[in-house]
Amino acid sequence: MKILSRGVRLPLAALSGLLAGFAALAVAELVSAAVRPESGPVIAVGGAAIDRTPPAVKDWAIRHFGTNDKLVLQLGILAVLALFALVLGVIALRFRRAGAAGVLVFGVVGALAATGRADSTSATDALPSVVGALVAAGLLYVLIGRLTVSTDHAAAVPSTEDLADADADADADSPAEERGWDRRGFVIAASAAAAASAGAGLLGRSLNASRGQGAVTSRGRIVLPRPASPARPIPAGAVLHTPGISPFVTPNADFYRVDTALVVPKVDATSWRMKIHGKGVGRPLELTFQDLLERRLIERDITLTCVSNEVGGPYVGNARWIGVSLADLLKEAGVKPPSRGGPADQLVARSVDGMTIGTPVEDVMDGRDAMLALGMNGQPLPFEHGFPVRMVVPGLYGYVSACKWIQDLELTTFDAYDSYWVKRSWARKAPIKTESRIDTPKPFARPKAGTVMIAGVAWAQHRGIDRVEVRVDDDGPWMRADLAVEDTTDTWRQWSLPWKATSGPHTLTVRATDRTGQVQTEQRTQTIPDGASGWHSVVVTVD
Ligand SMILES: Nc1nc2c(c(=O)[nH]1)N[C@H]1C(S)=C(S)[C@@H](COP(=O)(O)O)O[C@H]1N2
Ligand SMILES: [Mo]
Repeated sequence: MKILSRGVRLPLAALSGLLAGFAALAVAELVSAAVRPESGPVIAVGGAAIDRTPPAVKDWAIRHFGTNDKLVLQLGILAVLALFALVLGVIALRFRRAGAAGVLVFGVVGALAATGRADSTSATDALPSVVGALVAAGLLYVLIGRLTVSTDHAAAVPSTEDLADADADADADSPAEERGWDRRGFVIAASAAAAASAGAGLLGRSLNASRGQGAVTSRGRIVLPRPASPARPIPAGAVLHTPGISPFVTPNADFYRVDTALVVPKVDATSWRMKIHGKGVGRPLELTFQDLLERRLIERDITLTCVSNEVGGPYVGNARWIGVSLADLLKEAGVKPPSRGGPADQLVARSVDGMTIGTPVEDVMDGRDAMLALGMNGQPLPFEHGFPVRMVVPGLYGYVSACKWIQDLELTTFDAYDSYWVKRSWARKAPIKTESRIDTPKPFARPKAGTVMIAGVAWAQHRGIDRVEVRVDDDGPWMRADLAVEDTTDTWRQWSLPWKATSGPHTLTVRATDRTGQVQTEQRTQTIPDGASGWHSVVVTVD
């Protein structure tokens, strides 16, 4: 037997807490592979946090962490869990049962988060958290038990090693509590738990990863047919090659991504189905992916923009989409737009991950190229961008038009239903605002005096860009930039302006005018509730 000083017992208790926490997550990962990958506690709590984040905080997170916002969130959750695990371990040293019971509280939190998300359809989603917490509570109880073996009991079966150690350790700061610890028992239990957890966690991980294999295979087999209505070839002169400018077509790998999914949904195209139903739908439709492939396909260049895009921000991209006309599908289902007496003014798209996105029926049916997209820049949709099918509607911010991983379309009214972001204080309707961005020079660049190319993009989807002007310093005149040739009114336009740069600091400002004659407003507004406005400026110092 060994008398263990408080100074050693506390860290070992904390370590026990950590091991219990690790075991909880590992077991939960394994159980989630049997239930649903998204039902694991970190994903579930992260999802619940996303759903409950105030818009201002969400916006702040997107702004500061960009597409890494989800990674930061998950690391944050892990850090908080680790902290609580340490504390529970220490508590368990004094109050063994209470410490173990504390672990169960986390199981309950995880279970509530997992079953409370919109994509949860079954109470079994609680299992990963519950089973993980039970195992962890038991483990903590056992480990703490090894640290607090009563002297009598430990003395009954002393190992020779323990006996030898006892004297050496009975030093000045030995504790008042005459309790021993079962060192061998602790080391064995702790290492066994660590090894078993690592094994369970890795197995769970690989099972979860292989779950999406069917979806990956189905995507690999897709051959997109030639569209019956191809996109007009991009006109010569629509693409500028000024160094530093955003490419006219955004490659899929560089396309911005904004969504609430901590795990990218992996939907198997061969089992994908989508219903069109609801108010005023005379002939409800149910479509398979194959049905869509066999329909008349259209191909269009459309620039997507996120409502969370700050003035000058990166959440805008232009792609060539292939899909099925949504207006055609709605007509086939017997839907009439409100202007022709239809009873439904809102089209609510639901995704497999529980997102809801509400789009005005009038916009979808007014002749613009609203589509159910299957392809992006010649490829089946990437998983991150909504495979197998997403919506794209020219002229509307993504949160009111661009549902990814879509699985249901319901016709209803704006009075009857608020979609996900609308419930979180964003506007019901949100056409994209006329905006322009300076891509080059970059903020705080130090170009050499002489001719400097100022260049960027401007967008006013479905209205079209008519003019872009640049101003050097607040008192300078507005100068017309050279506009690239227009592809379509639904795409952004690149622009450039050679500037005779003189040394010193300068502020470059851009503004666009759309085809309706509306000049991009100088009025700065936040992204909430319906998109940021204002002029984009870049400060440079010319050497
Ligand atoms: N299922 C789902 N679809 C979604 C979202 C989401 O969170 N979940 N976000 C929307 C938002 S806010 C935007 S701006 C676009 C972004 O599409 P992208 O990630 O392909 O660029 O997707 C929209 N579709
Ligand atoms: Mo968005």
